[in-house]
Amino acid sequence: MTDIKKILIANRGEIAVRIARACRDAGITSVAVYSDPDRTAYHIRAADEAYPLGGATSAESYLVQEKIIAIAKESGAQAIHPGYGFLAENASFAELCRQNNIIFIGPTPEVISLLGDKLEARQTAVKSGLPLAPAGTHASDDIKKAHQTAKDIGYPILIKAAAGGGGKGMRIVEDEDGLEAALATAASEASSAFGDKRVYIEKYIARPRHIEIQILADTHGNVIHLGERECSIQRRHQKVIEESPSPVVDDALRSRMGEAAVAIARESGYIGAGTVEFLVDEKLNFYFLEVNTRLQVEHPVTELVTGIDLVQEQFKIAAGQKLALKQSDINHRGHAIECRIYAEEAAAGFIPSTGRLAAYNEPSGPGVRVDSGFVAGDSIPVYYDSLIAKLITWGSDRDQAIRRMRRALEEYVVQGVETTIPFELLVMKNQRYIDGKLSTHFIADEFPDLAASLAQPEDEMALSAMAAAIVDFQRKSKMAGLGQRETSTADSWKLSGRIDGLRKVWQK
Ligand code: MV4
Repeated sequence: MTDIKKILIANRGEIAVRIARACRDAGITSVAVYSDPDRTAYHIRAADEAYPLGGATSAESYLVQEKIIAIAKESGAQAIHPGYGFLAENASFAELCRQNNIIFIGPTPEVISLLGDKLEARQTAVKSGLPLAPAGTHASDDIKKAHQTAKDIGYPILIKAAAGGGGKGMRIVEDEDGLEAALATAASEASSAFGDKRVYIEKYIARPRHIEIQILADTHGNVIHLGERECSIQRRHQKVIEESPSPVVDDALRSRMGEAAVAIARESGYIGAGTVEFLVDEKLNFYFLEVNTRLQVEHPVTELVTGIDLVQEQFKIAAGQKLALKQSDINHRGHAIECRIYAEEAAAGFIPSTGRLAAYNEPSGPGVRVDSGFVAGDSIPVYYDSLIAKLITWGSDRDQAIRRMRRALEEYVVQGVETTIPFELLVMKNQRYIDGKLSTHFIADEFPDLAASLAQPEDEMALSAMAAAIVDFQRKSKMAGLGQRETSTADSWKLSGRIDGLRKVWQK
């Protein structure tokens, strides 16, 4: 056992603040790191100490492994918490920590590599007896075998990249006519995105729910699960609203999915907090998808219904302590919902909106938690993820959690940037959402106008988002120069006109 006294937080924004708070609660000294654009960021003040990384882009700052290790040594931090994103699922960083005698708060590099490779993760799931969508593995250039595999599985099929995850490089194929071309593009996409062209074929599960199980595993062989989170409301493979429990998971299904998650954790030698993702079809059959070897964005909904602080559990596991909780100690009480508050304009296809939080006031009151990384006056930098905060509500049942979420969304004041708040308010008032009839197609089905702008190919989407962000940034910089503080409505209309114009050009 190690007595961890000081932790370096290798992240920024709301998650860095969340981890700094957990450190404070545990009596652990926290060390923040920050890039140039983040030099006045709130996560610096949330921590006890702060060190500059230099650089602006992620690649120049939060991803520079050697710099982070050097700061850990200089500051005397015994452990590094990577948060999510950045270095959280980077096996070579976990290995570098090990070589430098620094505790990486997460699984071992071996487990990160094993589960990061979707084909190896699949094999591990098979060994653990988990249900999986029927699949075949093969080299993408063996077309004859691919045709046989697809035929055996039955169309429609989905081509996935072995090095993928998060939906990158996936292709749906409806019939055998489309197979060869899809295999070729999927392999070339996978090759350029991951430097690994291996792909595999899976039976396509139509209109599934995305339901995941939170697990905790200590270094003494104890593994428990903390129930599920339903994360079906997403766009471009990015979650927007999550909840726990899932409206369709009863105690029996929770136990079966939980036991499956524990089984793969044991088989892989998992240590720490992790998430096992499943697809759930209309008949409530569940299929293994992948394991996320990190603390997830949506972890608070699990915390609110179980009363367990997942970051504290991570600290204790990293220190070598035994889990204080047995499976039978885990109870679920009430219902929690999370809305991710992104600096994005939902009506324009969720394009990033950067700028300064001219006015910013968070909601509070009964059943409301806000995990945020910003305060009034802060700017949302163009360089990173556009998540401003997470708004989480708890209620004794789902209806109360929804009512509190509506109230809190209405109470939330953000001026200076567009946010997803108006969109989330629409969802909280949407009858299908209220009825709990969710699927990964929810946004496309219920908000077809948004879906149209979301349907842009990813590259174009990225391009238009980038251009919109630049236009937005330049406009606001100019305003700042003129001493103007807020975005006028007229400016907003002009800007959206320009963005629409740009989008029309790119769509041709
Ligand atoms: C699937 C699927 C349907 N059938 N696999 C997307 C992200 C990656 N982790 C796996 N994904 C999917 N795999 C089979 N066999 C549908 C998806 C999927 C999805 C999954 C979870 C959350 C949102 C999604 C959106 C579109 C597709």
